[in-house]
This record gives sequence, structure tokens and C-alpha cells, in this order.
Amino acid sequence: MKIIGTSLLLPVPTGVLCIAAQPVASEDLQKPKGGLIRGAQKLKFSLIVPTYKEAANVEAIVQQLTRLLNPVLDNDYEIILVDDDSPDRTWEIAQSLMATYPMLQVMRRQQERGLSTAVIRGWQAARGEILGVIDGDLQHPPEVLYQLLKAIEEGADLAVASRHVDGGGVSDWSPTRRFLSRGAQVLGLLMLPNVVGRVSDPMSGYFLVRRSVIAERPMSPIGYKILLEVLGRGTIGEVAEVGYVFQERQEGESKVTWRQYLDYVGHLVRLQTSQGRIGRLRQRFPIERFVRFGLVGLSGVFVDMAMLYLLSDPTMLGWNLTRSKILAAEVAILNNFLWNDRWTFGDLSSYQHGWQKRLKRFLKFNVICLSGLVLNVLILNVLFNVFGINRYIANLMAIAAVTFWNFWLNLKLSWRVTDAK
Ligand SMILES: Nc1nc2c(ncn2[C@@H]2O[C@H](COP(=O)(O)OP(=O)(O)OP(=O)(O)O)[C@@H](O)[C@H]2O)c(=O)[nH]1
Ligand SMILES: [Mg+2]
Repeated sequence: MKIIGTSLLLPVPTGVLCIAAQPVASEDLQKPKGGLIRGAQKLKFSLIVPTYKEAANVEAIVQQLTRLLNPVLDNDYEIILVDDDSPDRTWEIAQSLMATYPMLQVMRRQQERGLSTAVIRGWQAARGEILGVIDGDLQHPPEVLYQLLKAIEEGADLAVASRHVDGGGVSDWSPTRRFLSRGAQVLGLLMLPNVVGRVSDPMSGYFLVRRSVIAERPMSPIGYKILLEVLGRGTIGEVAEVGYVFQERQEGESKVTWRQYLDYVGHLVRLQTSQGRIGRLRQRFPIERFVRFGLVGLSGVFVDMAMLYLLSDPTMLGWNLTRSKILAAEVAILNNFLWNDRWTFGDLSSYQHGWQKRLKRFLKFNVICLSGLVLNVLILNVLFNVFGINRYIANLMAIAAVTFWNFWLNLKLSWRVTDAK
């Protein structure tokens, strides 16, 4: 993880959105000019406060949080405010509070945007064993933190402040917003029952999680719903829920628009394809790679046809059919190889530099294609002569089987990458 940053502000982690198992070592943090020395010693708790245009709320939230946490956690915690370069300069106001509140750290993000990624960037820089998030607009009652912390101390991996359990609710939501919120939850339950169904309020933006259960797991959330990402990618055992009433905003304005609903659906789809049934299938069989391989194969058919026409047609070169076909097939194989090497298996090729290695891959690809051709003829004969299947259907079946054969052997042999450096 590379870190960039400016004086006094907490440097912003860059690269993959992945939380380290241990707090980031101090040498990995750029030493800020202002003399802020921030070691990588562990703390018990790190609470992220994501903000965007919360200038009117920032002092109150920091004050309330420290008043609450100081007596129970002494110096063993930090508050990290992650601001996305708010035009109302929320980050600057927060920065000016750091002298009064030594537990406060401020991160100003200028390259990235978005609530969920702000939270993860904050967690990446955090030193706590327990990681948490709370809104910066005072809509989440800070005193619920006591119960959330207690739940984690009693063994929960994840403690969620919920609007849908005893003691929970929303203060003054319009029927439309209630409907949309519930509708979103139902959609989530249908698409990802094992993720969304684990908590009563999967939309909650107020929760605590043990670092160990989400560490070393690359994340890629879209939009607002960071809890979905934690549930979907973490290895969460016991879950606890604490009721809370979502307060009305007193200062500043909501950033929720229709965009957040679209992002939510996009996020569900992304998690579904990596974690759901499709995701499990993909872990066993590289579907996308196979589709690419199939498309390249299709392009090869056109190349083969065109070459055959150019070489053997009486109006063109008029060569002998067998000679033309062999050459046409070889040009098609070359076409397929080049596309596969760049596209289908491009990521694997990039580990094996140099023209000699590429030539080796090409030769293996040729041999495997040849073995596929022999197999094709064999299967066609068995299906047609032994089972009496229509010759065209039999040929289709043979082509399908040989495509799998070619794909699998090429993946395992031609583009095989070992762990050796
Ligand atoms: N860093 C960062 N924080 C954000 C971003 N969008 C929203 N926030 C903060 O995330 C918290 C929740 O955002 P809100 O817009 O209040 O959303 P909400 O509380 O779900 O909805 P409302 O009830 O309409 O306020 C607030 O502290 C915002 O300032 C963002 O893009 N980046
Ligand atoms: Mg809000």
C-alpha cells in the first residue's frame, strides 16, 4: 500500500482497497512536514467519520464522540475524519480541531470520491483492532457506541446499529423514503440472501467490525452501502445488533440522490457476480475467459474461410484445395493465438515475457489445436457411426467438446504460470 499526503493531514492510502492485518508501519507513512509523528502502534478502536460538506456539524460530532469515548477508552482510540475535499472546507475546520482533540485525525481526499471508499481508506490508515463507522451529521446517536463496543468485546465480529430491531426506528421519513428503503432491502434479499439476510438493517451506515475478519480482503464497493461490502467480503462469524433511532438532520444537507439507488443495485450485482452463485461457479470455472476463447475461435472461422477463398477459389489464386486448407487453417491458428495471447490469457502472458516464451506458447497452442482436430474427427465418427446421430448435430456436439478440450489444455499447458519468479 503506497501512501501520499500533505502536512498535518493523515496521508491518503492509495492502491487496492484492502485493509492490512496489522496497522500500517510508521515507515510506510509519509512523515508530515508539520512534525506530526504518528506511529503504527495498535489501538483498541478506530472510528471513521466520513464527511462531505459537513462544516456545520464537524465540531459538534467530534466533541460528542470524544466526550463519550474518553472515559471508557482513555487514549486507546482514534477518530479519523475522512473528507472528500468539501467545498465548505470541512477538512480544514476538522484540522483546526486537532489541537483541542488529540484523538482526532483528518484525511483530505482529493483524488477519489464516494462514501464507501472513504470509509475503507480511513480503515486502511487506522490503527485499531476494532474498526467502526458513524455518519458525520449527528443522525447516528453517538451513545449507541457503548453498546456496539460492548457487543464486540463480548465476542461479536460485527456489531450493527439497526433501525429494525427493538429500540430502533426512523424519526420522520416520508412514506416514499420508507418504501424505497424497504424495497431496496427486499431486492438485496432476493439477489444476495446469504449476505443481506444476515442483518435486520443491511443499509445501516453505523457499525463496528473486528479488523481481523475483513483484513487482507480486497474490496470494491460502489456508492453508499459499505456494510454490504463488509458482509459480502469478510468472514463474519457472530453478528450483534443494537437498536437506534435515525435522527433528523439539524445542519447541512443530505447527499442522497437517485444516484445512490442506482449505485446500490450496481453494488448488489457486483457482489452477486463475485460472491453469489455465479461467483462460486466462476471460482470453479473461468467463464469470462472461456467466452473470450469462444469469441476468438469464432473469429478464426472467418479467417479460415477468407483464406480458403483467397487461396483456392478459381477466381483468386486457384491453388489445390488441400494445400489451401492447410495454409488457411494455420493462418487461422495464428490469428487465434495472437488474440488469445493478448486478450483471453493476456494477464497470464504478461508474466512470461520475451519472444522465445511466446514462440513456445505458439508451438504448444498448435499441438493442442491439432490434437483437438483429431479428437473432433473421432467424436464425430463415434456419434455418427455408433450412435446414429445426425451428422450436423454430431459435428456441433464434437465442436463443443473440442472447444472445452482446447480451452482447458491451453489454459493448463500453453499459458501455465508457475509461482516461481
Ligand atoms: N467522504 C465522503 N463522505 C460522504 C460522501 N457522501 C456522503 N458522505 C457523508 O456520509 C454521511 C452520510 O451521508 P448523508 O448524505 O447524510 O446520507 P444519509 O444520512 O444516509 O441520508 P440523509 O438522511 O438524507 O442525511 C454524512 O456524514 C456525509 O457527510 C462522500 O462522497 N464522501
Ligand atoms: Mg445523513
